[in-house]
Amino acid sequence: QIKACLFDLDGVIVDTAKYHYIAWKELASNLGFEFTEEDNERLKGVSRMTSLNILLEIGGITLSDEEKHRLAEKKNENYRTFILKMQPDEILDGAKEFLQELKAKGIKIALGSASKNAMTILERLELTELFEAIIDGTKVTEAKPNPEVFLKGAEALNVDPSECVVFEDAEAGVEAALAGNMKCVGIGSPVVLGKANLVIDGLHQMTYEKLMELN
Ligand code: B16
Ligand code: MG
Repeated sequence: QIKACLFDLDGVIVDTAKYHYIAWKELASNLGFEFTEEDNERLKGVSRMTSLNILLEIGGITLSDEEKHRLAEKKNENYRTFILKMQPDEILDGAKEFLQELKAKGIKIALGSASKNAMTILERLELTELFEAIIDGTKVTEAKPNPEVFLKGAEALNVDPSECVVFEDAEAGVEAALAGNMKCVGIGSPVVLGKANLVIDGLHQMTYEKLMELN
């Protein structure tokens, strides 16, 4: 019996990837190389440090840990100037309506995001109150596809993983959900997210009835 839904943030509730892209591109440019939108795809759902390591690999650059931390911090400061200006109209189509529908039906809701900026983003979007539990990058040690972020979400909601459905746009996130013995709805391409129990274009296509069909 489905009792809870766990949501990834970037790519499911809001498109922060576009702001990550601007900030990473600027960092690459300062380091003297090009960073494309296609390159940016590889950073979706992965942590900030892993993102930086991928970017440096693309640029063929090796740096000390100290220097890497400095650059990650610099990128984050730049990224935060964008998210601090976000508005509720940036919520992806149908996301808020679906969250409200779940709440009305008594389904528990948690966030399961790799981002350390998740609280700021939810506040800017005026969505914080809809989440009973928020598990973000500040609360986990293992990155997706490790299920830690979702298992902690289930625990915080006091439900069994088998009673949870995860909404994810990244392949590693789908794998994390399944590894945690949860059901998963993929948001995006069926080619990339084929392991999910259901794949849709966005939460505007989701309803409580479709959720119950996953039972
Ligand atoms: P931050 P999600 C992820 O969010 C993003 O998809 C990924 O591109 C980013 O590197 C990661 O958060 C960490 O973000 O630098 O804000 O801590 O999809 O897990 O909600
Ligand atoms: Mg995501």
